[in-house]
Amino acid sequence: MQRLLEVWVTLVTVSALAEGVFGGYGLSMFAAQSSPPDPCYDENGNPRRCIPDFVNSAFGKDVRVSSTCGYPAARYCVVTEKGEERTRDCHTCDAGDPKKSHPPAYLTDLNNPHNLTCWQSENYMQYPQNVTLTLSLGKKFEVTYVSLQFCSPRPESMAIYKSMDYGKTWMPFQFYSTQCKKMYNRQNKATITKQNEQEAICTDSHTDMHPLTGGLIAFSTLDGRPSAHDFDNSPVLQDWVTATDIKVIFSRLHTFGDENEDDSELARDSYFYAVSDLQVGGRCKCNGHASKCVKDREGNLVCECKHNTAGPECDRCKPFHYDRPWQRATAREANECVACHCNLHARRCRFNMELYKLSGRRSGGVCLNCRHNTAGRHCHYCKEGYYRDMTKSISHRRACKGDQPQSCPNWRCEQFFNWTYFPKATYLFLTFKSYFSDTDQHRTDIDSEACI
Ligand SMILES: [Ca+2]
Repeated sequence: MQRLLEVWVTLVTVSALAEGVFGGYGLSMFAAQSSPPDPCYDENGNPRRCIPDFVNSAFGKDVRVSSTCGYPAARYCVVTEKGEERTRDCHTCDAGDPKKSHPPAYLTDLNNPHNLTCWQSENYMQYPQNVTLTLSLGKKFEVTYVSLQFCSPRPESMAIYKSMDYGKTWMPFQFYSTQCKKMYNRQNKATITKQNEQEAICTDSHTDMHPLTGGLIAFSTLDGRPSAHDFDNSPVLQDWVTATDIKVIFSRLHTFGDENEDDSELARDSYFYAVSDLQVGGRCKCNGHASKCVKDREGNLVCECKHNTAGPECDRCKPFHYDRPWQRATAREANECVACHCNLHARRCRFNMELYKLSGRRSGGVCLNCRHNTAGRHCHYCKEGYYRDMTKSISHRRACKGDQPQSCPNWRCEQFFNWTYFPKATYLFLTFKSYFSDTDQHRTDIDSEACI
């Protein structure tokens, strides 16, 4: 007994140490039995809503830009102001020199405030020319904000667009302009009501030329939208925040108005767009049915669906789980998909809305191709010509028996024609006579599995 106690104490100690070292992440010697709890289920195993972590989904992703300086190497000048005095400090942008280049990768790299890296456009891409940044998120995300930190002055006019279909179509998210009406034909700071919650607004906030560097533009997708406090029950806003791609269009540069003066070249080299950080804050969209997104075999980002759901956004029920319609999970209800009730006699089923309504919205699944001589919506009774063997439960594969000696196609039965199974062979022989005199309908009714 003493020995046993010692072993137990040692085991507990080793386990505790391992948990301490590895943060309790199941790397202890009991790893096989313990795994981190699944956030999609509560401690009793009941499904509950789960959502992936909040991330900057732009981080490390490629951004397609329509203009980058340095092809070929060119001069650009940075304006600084001291009181009334304005000075220009000129440098070279050279795409071929890593120390002097400003590639689009600098938009989404690690944002270190002590060592800012800036993407920069060509000089003087002034209206009606524009400069676009396009970012593909790889799947649907629910976007909370889009932000840009500038190295240059902020644009005089710019727009943020989103796509929900991987860039096929675009809709505006937000406009920034000192002249909303003229540039985007929108009223400045229009009010959002419940009737137009999917409307992009235009604002003249954050459009000032100052600060000349380090200015921020941050668009919060739900800010000022009336249903934001009841997001769970607002399909309109759930749709509004959904995006697969984000596009930023810089439409107009701020200028000091000196580009037409004598030294216009020097002035023009001072106007460009430069951004140190583009962020898209949000969550991988999984409709409350997954706690994380992972890469599939083809390398695409997909939700790791739980609650019997499937699809890249857990946006449908997985096969054979059509007993009630798919629904997004809410804080109160996991709305998991439910398997059809087919008593183990069918592998396929479909959903029927009429039956679902008739059942008081409880069950609408209809089993397809009931096997083992069963029939009915749930394969819950014996089909015509067969009777129920009451010694077996309805889910037993032999719950339904033929009222005649078992019938079956000859290729299956031949194996029984030997002397070992003589009594059965005689039985089957008699069956054959009736089988071949029967109708075609009867032949198709014969379930070959009943013979084995
Ligand atoms: Ca950067």
